[in-house]
Amino acid sequence: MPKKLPTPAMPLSTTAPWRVQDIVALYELPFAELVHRAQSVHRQHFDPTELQLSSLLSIKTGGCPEDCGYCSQSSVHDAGVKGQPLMPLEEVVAAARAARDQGAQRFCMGAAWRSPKPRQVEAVARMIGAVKALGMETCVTLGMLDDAQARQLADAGLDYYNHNLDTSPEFYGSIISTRTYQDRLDTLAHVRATGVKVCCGGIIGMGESRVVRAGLISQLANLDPYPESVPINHLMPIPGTPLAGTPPLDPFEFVRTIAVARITMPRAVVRLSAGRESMDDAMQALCFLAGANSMFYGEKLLTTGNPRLQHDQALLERLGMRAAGTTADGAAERA
Ligand code: SAM
Ligand code: DTB
Ligand code: SF4
Repeated sequence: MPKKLPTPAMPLSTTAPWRVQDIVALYELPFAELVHRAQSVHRQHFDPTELQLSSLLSIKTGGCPEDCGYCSQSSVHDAGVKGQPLMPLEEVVAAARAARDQGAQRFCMGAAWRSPKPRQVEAVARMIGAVKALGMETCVTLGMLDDAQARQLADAGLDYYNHNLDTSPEFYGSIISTRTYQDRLDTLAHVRATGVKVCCGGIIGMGESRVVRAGLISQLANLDPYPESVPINHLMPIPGTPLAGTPPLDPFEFVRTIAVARITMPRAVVRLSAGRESMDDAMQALCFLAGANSMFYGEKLLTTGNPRLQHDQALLERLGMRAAGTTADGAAERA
């Protein structure tokens, strides 16, 4: 007879909060049990062979006044990133068209701003309209927004706003000093109020403890409603940033985090985000098994690399997986 495994406490209703200790209890399950539970939850809401594919473009690079310890684009650190002003509309549209033609379903545009100025919001609003006209979903990440800025982006037809909580409230101050956790929560509330879908997650592997990881997941899962899209980034230790020398994380701990995100946010799309370039194929397969069902597709993230397209295509083929919303031969499904 198999040994009876502990059953971590679950919230009594969908509105009851996930306590950090409940999430730690999930992390502590034997690996096979945790992944099995996550895969079971995953199958209740998603086809486990489907993956959502987004491409990312840095539309404004470097020179950011914030001091996020992981980021190559902060002007406070010297990671040797060449700063670039806001890209012209035509270049953004050309990049989006190329991403679409390679199979990306969503185009995510990132700008290294603390918060955008009025003319910058106007310019990004035009980009959103033009990318939507290509038949793609849009996502932007521009830093902090007030209520009016969020509405302006919503009016332009924006589908998702990415704004990460990144870590637990207690650990936040060790990573970033130029803004508060509450600033992040305020922007998320402004976005939520407009009806734009929320993309919010964090970074794992910054030297944090398991309780800190559980604290991040608890914050995300207790947002009401929780985000539609949850990026789980693996720290990319970038030379010149304060986190460059962070000791490596046990890879199973990253997979456990994906599983715990899947269990606590059953209907969210969980995104295997930064860090895939340093993961082997088996590790990525484990992440998909644990409930990740989205990834960045394209050879560049913002300032760092991502796996080659041919490699990703071959990986999906070998795993019998395909882009969400496409038939097995790759043609777009008809409504
Ligand atoms: N400036 C905006 C902001 O911070 O909200 C948007 C761009 S910022 C680069 C988007 C996210 O990328 C961060 O919140 C963080 O989660 C992730 N990120 C940045 N640098 C990273 C790194 N070195 N490794 C992993 N994730 C990283
Ligand atoms: C997110 O959570 N991850 C993406 C996206 N949102 C904007 C960014 C990853 C950045 C990785 C480091 C870089 O390329 O500079
Ligand atoms: Fe600026 Fe965003 Fe990088 Fe922080 S993560 S330094 S806010 S670009």
